[in-house]
Amino acid sequence: MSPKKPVATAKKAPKKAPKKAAKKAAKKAGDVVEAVAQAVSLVDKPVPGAPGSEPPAFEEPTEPRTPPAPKPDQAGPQVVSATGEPAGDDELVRAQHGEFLTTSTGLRLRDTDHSLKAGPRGPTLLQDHHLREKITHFDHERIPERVVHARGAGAHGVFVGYGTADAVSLAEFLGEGVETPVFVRFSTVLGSRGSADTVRDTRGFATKFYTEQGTFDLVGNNIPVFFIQDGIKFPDVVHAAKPHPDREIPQAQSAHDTFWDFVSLHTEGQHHTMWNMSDRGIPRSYRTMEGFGVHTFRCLNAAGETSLVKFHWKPRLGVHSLVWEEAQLLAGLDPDFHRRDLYDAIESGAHPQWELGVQVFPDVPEQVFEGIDLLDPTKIVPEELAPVQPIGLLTLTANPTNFFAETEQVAFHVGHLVPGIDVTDDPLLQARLFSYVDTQLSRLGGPNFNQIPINRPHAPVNDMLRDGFHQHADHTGVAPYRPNSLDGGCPFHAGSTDGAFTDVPVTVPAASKVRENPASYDDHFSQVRLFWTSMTPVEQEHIVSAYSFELGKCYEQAIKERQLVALANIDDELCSRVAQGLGLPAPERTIEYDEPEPSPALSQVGEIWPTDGRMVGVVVDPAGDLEAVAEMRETLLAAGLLPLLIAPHGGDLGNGLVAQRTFATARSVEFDAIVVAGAAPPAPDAVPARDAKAGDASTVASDPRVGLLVEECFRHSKSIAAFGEGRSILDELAISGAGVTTSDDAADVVDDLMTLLGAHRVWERFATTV
Ligand code: HDE
Repeated sequence: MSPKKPVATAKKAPKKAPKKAAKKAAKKAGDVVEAVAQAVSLVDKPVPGAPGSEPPAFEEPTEPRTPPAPKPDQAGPQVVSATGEPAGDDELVRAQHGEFLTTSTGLRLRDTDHSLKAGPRGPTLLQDHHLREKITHFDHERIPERVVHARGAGAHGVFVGYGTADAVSLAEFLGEGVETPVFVRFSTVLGSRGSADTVRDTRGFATKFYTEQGTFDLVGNNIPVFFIQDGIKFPDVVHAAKPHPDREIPQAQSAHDTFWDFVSLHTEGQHHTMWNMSDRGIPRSYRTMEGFGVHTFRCLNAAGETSLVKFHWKPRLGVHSLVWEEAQLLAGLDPDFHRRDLYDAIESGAHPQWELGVQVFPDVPEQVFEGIDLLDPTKIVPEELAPVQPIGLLTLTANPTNFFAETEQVAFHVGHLVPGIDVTDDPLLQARLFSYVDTQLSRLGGPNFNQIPINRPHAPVNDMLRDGFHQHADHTGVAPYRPNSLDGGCPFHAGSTDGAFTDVPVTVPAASKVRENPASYDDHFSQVRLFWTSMTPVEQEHIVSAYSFELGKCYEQAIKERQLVALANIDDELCSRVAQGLGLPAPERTIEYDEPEPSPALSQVGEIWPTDGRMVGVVVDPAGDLEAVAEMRETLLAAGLLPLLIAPHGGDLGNGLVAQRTFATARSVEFDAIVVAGAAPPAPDAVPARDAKAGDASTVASDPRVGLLVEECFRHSKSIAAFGEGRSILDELAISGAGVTTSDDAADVVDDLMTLLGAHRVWERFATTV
C-alpha cells in the first residue's frame, strides 16, 4: 500500500500528485512499522500465546522479587495526566510494584490466606480490614457491559497521515508524516461479553486517535450501511435482534423470530441485513475486515471550503471471510478465535494494517451525489462512482496490558471531533451524538470517564467541568466559570488561529417541525439489489444458504412468508432459492426493479493479497522426515506465516521440533491451510472412547483424525499440500484437484501454498447450483 495522490472531490479532475511528498509519507509510515516490528517481533518463538513474560518455575516461588515486566508485545495507554499533560516516560508507574503484598493503601501484609479469627476454630473478626477490603472489592469487580458491542478486543497502534487529505480537511493528524497514537476496539454487536467471536453479525471498528488537537473517534462498523435511517429506531432494532426477553435465547445471533419480524416489517433494514447474510457477516479475522464510518461527514479545509466525506478502512490483507460451517464449529471449539487471532498476529510481529481512505463529494445544498442521498445511512456510494482515496496508514503494534483497564473502559464518542472534521444532519448520527456520553455515565460510573487512563486525551485539557465521581484531576483556581476576574479570566475562548474547532455554519432550510423522513428515504430495495447482483455465483450461493438457515430457524410461518416478499423485491431468483429451502412458495414481488450497474468492489473474490499471519497446520509423523519439516517450518516463519505442528502426541518430536497441537486437540477450523508432511499410524488415543472424532481406526493405515482434518479443509475450500509420506493420506482420501498441491519435495509445495493462500480460498472448489 502506498499513498497515491491528493484526494479530489468525486467527478472533479484530481490535482497533480506531489509524488515526493507522498513517497516520503509512505516511507515514514514504513519506518514506524519497522521500528515497532523490531521492538516486538517474536517470530523466533515457537508459537504466540505464552501466558506470562517468563516461563514459570515448577515449584511455587517463595523468594520476594519485583513482579515480571509486561510481555514485549504489550503496551498500556501513554502516560498522561488526567488533564492531558505528558507525565513522564516510565509506562510502568501505573502498574503495581514492589516485592511484597500490600493493601490498596500500601500496608504490607503478612498473610492473605487466612482471615483473622478468634482462635483457629473461632468466628471471623469484623476488625479484619484486609478480609473486608478484599471481598468488597471483589464484589464490585464487574461493571455493566456495553448495551451493544459488549464483546470486543482492542489493540494499540499508530496512524501516519499521508498529507493527501490537505485539500479536503485541515485536521493536523492527516498531515504528511504526522504520527498519532491510536487505540482500536473491534466488536460484535449482539452478543453479551462472553459470547463467541465468530457468530454471524456486524462487527464494530472503533478507532480513538489521540491527536494533538484533541481526541478524534471514528466509531464505525465493517458494514457500510445501517439497519435504520433515524436514531429513534435504534432501541427497536436492538430489542428485536437481542435474545428474546422471556427465555433470553438465542445468544449473539439474528437467526430468530423477533429479528426477522422487525426487518421484514421495517424494510429499510433489508440492505444491512443482506450484508449480514453475505460472507461479510462472518469475517475470517478482524485483520481482514473493511471498516466504514457509515455516515457522511463534513470536512473543512484551510481555505474555509467544505466537502462531504465518507471514511473507509481498507485492510492490507484484503477482505476475507469464514465459511458458515467453520464459523459454527469455531463458536464451540474456540469462542475467542478473533481475539486470539488479533493478539497472536501482533505478538508474532504480523502487525495488522489498514489504509484510511475517503470518498469526497461536493457539498451541495441537497447533499445528494449521483442521485444517492448522502444523509441516508442505508445507502452506499459505489466505489466505481467515487473512488476511495488513501489518506493515511493505521498499524496495530501492541496488545493491551490489561483487558479491563483498556478494552473494557475505553469510551468512544462520535462527537469527539477535531478541527477540519464535522458531523452532518444524518438523523442516525444526530441521535448517536446524544447516546455515547449518556451510556458511559452508567457504564463507567460517572461523568469523569475521560480521565480514565485509556481515555485521557494527549492534548492539554482546560475545561470548566468539576467534581463528580472518580475525579482524578486536582483543579486549581476558584473560578470554573466565565466570565470571571478571580482566575484572571481563565480559561479564554480560542480563535481559529489558535486551533479552535469551527462549527461549519451550514444553512438549515426553513421548514416546519415534523416527525417524517424525506421522500428519498423510501427506496429500501434498489441498493440491496445492487449488492446482490454485484456478488459472484459463489458469494450468492452463500447468501442463499444464510437466508435459508436464518429463516429456517424462525418458528412463525407468517414471518418467513413476509421476509420472502422482501426477498422477491430484491431478486426473484434469490427469493425462489430461499423459498425452496423453506418449503414455501415464492411470492410475487410488490415493486418494480431496475437493473443496477454492478459494483465489483463489493465482491471479495478474485484478488491476490499478502499472506502475513496466516495459520498453517503441519501434520507431522515423529518417525518421518523431520529435517524436511524443520526446513519448511523455517521457510513459512520467514515468510511471515504461522506454522503449527500437529502430531500424534504433545511435547518433543525430535530434531528440535515441538508439537503445538495433537491429533486430539487440533481441528481444521483453526488453520488457513494444511500441509501433510507425514502419515503417522493411529495413535493410542485414536479410539472413540478417548476421542469421539477418531471413529473406527481399525480400517485405516494412518490416524483417522488426520483424514477428518484434511476432509474439512477440503470442504471449506482451503489449500492443501502434501509431500513425502504425507501424500499417501491424500491418496487414501482421494483428494486432488484445484488447490491441492503434492510433491516429493517440501520446497515445491511451500511455493504453491503461498500462491494459493494469497487468493484466500480455493474459490473454484465451492459448488454452485447455477
Ligand atoms: Fe453505536 N453505540 N449506536 N453505532 N456503536 C454504542 O456506546 C448507538 C451506531 C458502534 O468499541 C454504545 O460506549 C445509538 C452506528 C460501535 O466501545 C451506545 C445508535 C454505528 C460501538 C451506542 C447507534 C455504531 C458502538 C454502547 C443509533 C456504525 C462500540 C456502548 C442512533 C457507524 C464502541 C458505548 C466500542 C457502541 C449507541 C448506531 C457503531 C449505546 C443510539 C450507525 C463500533 O452508546
